[in-house]
Amino acid sequence: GFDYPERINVGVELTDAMVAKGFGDRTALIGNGRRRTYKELADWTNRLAHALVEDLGVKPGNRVLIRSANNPAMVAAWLAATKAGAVVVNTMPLLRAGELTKIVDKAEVQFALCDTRLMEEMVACAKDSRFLKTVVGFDGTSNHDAELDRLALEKSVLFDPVPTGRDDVALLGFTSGTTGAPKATMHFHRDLLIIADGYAREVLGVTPDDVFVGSPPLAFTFGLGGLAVFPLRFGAAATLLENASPPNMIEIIEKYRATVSFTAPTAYRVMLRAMDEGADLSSLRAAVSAGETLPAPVYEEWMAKTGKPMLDGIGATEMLHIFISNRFDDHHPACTGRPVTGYEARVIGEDGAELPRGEVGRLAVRGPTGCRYLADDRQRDYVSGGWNITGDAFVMDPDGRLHFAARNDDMIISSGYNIAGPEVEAALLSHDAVAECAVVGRPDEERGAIVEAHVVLAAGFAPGAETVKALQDHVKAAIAPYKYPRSVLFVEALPKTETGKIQRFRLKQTA
Ligand code: 3SK
Repeated sequence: GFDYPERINVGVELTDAMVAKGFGDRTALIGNGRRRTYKELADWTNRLAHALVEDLGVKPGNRVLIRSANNPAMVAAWLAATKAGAVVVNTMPLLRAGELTKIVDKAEVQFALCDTRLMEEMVACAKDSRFLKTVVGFDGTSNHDAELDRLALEKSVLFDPVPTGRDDVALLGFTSGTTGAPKATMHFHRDLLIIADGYAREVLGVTPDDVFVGSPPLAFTFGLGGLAVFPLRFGAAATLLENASPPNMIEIIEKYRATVSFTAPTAYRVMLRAMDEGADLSSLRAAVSAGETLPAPVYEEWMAKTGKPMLDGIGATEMLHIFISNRFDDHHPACTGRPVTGYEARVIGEDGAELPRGEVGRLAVRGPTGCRYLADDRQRDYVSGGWNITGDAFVMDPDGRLHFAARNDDMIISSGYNIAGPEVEAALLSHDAVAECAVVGRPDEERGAIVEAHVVLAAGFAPGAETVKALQDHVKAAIAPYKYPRSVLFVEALPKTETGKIQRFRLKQTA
């Protein structure tokens, strides 16, 4: 198991403790065109923590919301609030006042720290709030030119951190689900260390020489782990991009010789095309793919071009980070891998009993970092005996590796056949004409539902009856013919969340 002292504060572990271990002069964060060492980050966060406690009146256990794009100032605000013993709620920069209000009300947020460029919606949210009384701006461009920065300026670089317990809540991870009603999951100080000492150490083998890059927002636990906790836990460097488009990530990888990337398959597909045009991504030693299932052709092309495996994994906000993953010495196409040390996974049937290997069922997971919902009936409905019952259908192969079948709501039942939408998507993606696609079930009187594909065409291909026929024939040849998409619609782009997940439920609404 993971053994931590009874009193531990993750904000201190990732900053002052790293300075004490000798990493003070090494680069911790790169962003807004600047590098910051571990010593600078420790000093910065200590000054900020003073301001939070002495000027704003933040007390241990207060909920502090942070609103920002990925930049060093957001990491500093998170670490400072954590040192002050607050429970932090990181939020996505694109959220509107109404969405922020739902989060503020659910988490009973009293303080908001907001990049000054994103103030408008935050102030609108605070206007009539029962809970949120204090909104303070910080300078996300790192020029230290906002109220919070000015308050911190004259403070001491020494701060007496709140001696939080290892099982005190440090973070509320919000997940929107498909219904739009936000749910929060509680994570302890020790959870944030476990994801680094487990997954990042065991699977990625992070060293101080690593340079991290990636697209997930820090507001999403995938991003907070991959772009802040993992690098800082091991004395490595994190590059932070406010606009992490694939071309921007490529530029950063080339400039800083980044070694570890966290993003979704869509971005990796763009990187593969960029390699054809001469992009040099040879510094990457670990390419982590999560958030969406990794299509086999992307895995295979990456392997062929780089000689290294792309590491597919699955995580959840409920469990904080990745709990099943491929390994450098155990990786396969169309396979999510095995549980990370400390986690157990089962495939269960409708009655909750474990299914024999080879049968498709619901994925249940148990581990040290979850699952604890904040004031939510889902605790009763989806967590039992410590097992979190996920929304994904998986199959366990005879060797104990897990393979994604579908989101439970991505299963299409057509004329009595169970068709996993993602399997049809993988077949379509192996055709040169398909740049991206999403498959949903469209209600149909005769068949109950039919398979409908929404396709973004690759450059050089034209929509039309001939392309539809070519794609249908291609699917029929690749997988059982009854799974072919009877309806094919060509679209400019697919609806996605801010974290890059395709919103199939939106396609269903328009179907
Ligand atoms: O797979 C995901 O969507 C995920 C969610 C939260 C944290 C980490 C990951 C990979």
